[in-house]
Amino acid sequence: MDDSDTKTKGLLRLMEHRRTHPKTQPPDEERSRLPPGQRLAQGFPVLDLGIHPVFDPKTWRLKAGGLAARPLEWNWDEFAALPKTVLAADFHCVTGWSKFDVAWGGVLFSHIAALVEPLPVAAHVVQESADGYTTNVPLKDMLGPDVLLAYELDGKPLPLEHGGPVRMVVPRLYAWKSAKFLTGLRFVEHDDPGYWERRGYHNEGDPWKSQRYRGD
Ligand SMILES: Nc1nc2c(c(=O)[nH]1)N[C@H]1C(S)=C(S)[C@@H](COP(=O)(O)O)O[C@H]1N2
Ligand SMILES: [Mo]
Repeated sequence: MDDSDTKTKGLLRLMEHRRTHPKTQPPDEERSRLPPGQRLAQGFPVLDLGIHPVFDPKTWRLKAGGLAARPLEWNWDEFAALPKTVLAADFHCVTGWSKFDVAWGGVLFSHIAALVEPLPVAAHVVQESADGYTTNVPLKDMLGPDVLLAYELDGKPLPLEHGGPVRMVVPRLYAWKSAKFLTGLRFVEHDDPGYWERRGYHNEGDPWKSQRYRGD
C-alpha cells in the first residue's frame, strides 16, 4: 500500500466519522455567545428532580427573610401586583445545552431586596423550592440587573415544567443556580451550599469560566 492509499483511507475514515457524528456549528455571531463547551439546544429542555409541585393560587406563598430588616411574605395576588420587568436572557445548563434569548417576565430580585432590606452582614442568598431543591448565590450576583423572579415565559404564565408559577432566573450563572418552583429567598451571612453544590457541583457556576464541578 503506497502513501496515497493511506491518505485516502484516513480521509474516508474522517468522512465516515463526520457522517456518523454530525456537528451543527452555530454561525460566528452565535458562537461568541456560547460559553466554552456549550451547544445550542433544540427547543427548551426540561431538567429537574422530577417533582413538579402543583400550583394552587389560594395557598401559594413566597417568603423573603433571614438576615433582613423587613422579612416579607406574599400571597399570589400580592406577588402578581409587584412591578413587572420583561427581559430576554441566554440560559446555559451545565450538562452542555444553551438556549438564547429566553423571554422572561417577572419581578426583579433587586426590587425584592429593596423591600426586605437585607442586613449589612447578609452576603449570600439561598433559593428554596417546593420540591426541596435549594441553591446558593452571592448577594452581589443576585443584585444584577437581569436577575428575575420569573412568572412568565414568552408572555404566558410560566409553565409548571419550567418552574411555574415562579422561578428564579440568574442568567449569568449555570441554570442550576436558577431555582424552579420558588418558595423562599433566605439572606444569610455564611455561604450555605445548595442541593447540587453539596453533591459536587461548583459553588460559583460561572459558565464563562466553565465552573461546572468542584475543582474546575
Ligand atoms: N426547584 C428546582 N429548580 C431547579 C432544578 C430542580 O431540580 N429543582 N434543576 C436545575 C437545573 S439542573 C437546571 S438545568 C434548570 C433547568 O430549567 P428548565 O427545566 O426550565 O430548563 O433548573 C434548575 N432549577
Ligand atoms: Mo442543569
